[in-house]
Amino acid sequence: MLSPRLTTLFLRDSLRPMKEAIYSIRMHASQNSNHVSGAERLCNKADLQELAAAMVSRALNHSKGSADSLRISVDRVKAEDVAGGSLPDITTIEVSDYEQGRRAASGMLLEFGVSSEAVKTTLEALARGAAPGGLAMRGAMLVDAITGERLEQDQARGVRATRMGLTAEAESTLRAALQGCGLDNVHVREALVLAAKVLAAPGVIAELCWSDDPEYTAGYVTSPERGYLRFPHLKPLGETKGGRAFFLSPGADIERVISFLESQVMLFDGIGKLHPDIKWED
Ligand code: WAQ
Ligand code: MG
Repeated sequence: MLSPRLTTLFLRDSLRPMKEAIYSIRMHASQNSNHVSGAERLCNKADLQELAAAMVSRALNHSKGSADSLRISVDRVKAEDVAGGSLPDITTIEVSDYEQGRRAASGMLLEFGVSSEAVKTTLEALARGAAPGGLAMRGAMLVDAITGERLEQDQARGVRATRMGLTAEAESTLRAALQGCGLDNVHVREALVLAAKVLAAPGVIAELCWSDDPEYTAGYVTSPERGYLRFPHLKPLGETKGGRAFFLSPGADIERVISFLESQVMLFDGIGKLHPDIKWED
């Protein structure tokens, strides 16, 4: 069952991917068994080779180190299994440094209904590296929004949201909109698509993320009402500890959430609003 926020995707002429077969392509790369890089896209058959080559290159030239092991999976997706939807609205919250960024992100999560205990323990986990040994996880933590308890089975792997993408039309609309405010980069585009799928998952009330890439300090929180709130600083430059947490409402059906995140195919065909920046005041 899809949540009511998901729309059924009709076979419209403008949606090129719906007329041709759709494939899910996923990549995961590691070095000494530690997570280095991952990526997931939906595409047409004609784009598979180019995307696979780009993913190999990305894994071999990552700022966290060159991968010594990488996997690419390609699966054809059935048209009737594809759900549609739109990307969330985007707002940048200006903060002066990562400490203020974390205070601001915490404040927003409290507003979204995450308890102060859950906010505190989750930020601590991401800051020290949420995988055992203080390393970055391959996927996300699942966190009970009230107790702060971690619900994912494997704290190194976590849960990965996969099988989501943008139609060609939505991608060009998004890129044009992001260019207008200097935000058209791969981190922002991929994070928006991932965040959109996570917000559609049954039982997810909020997400917190900052990158584990040392040169990328920005991060975000999301909620169904406020959309995607980004903070230019959630960690110091050069830091490789980062990750994601998906906050679940108490009593959420964990198996169902995981199955949705990993398996439901979602092709987004619309973008959200770009709101003016807000300056954070402590
Ligand atoms: N599902 C679950 N967790 C994931 C996934 C996924 N598909 N992909 C990445 N993660 C987790 C994993 O623990 C990574 O180590 C961590 O997130 C960070 O991934 O300016 O670039 O790809 O608005 O490094 C956000 C801000 C950027 C963008 C996030 O994340 C902006 C980013 P990265
Ligand atoms: Mg990364």
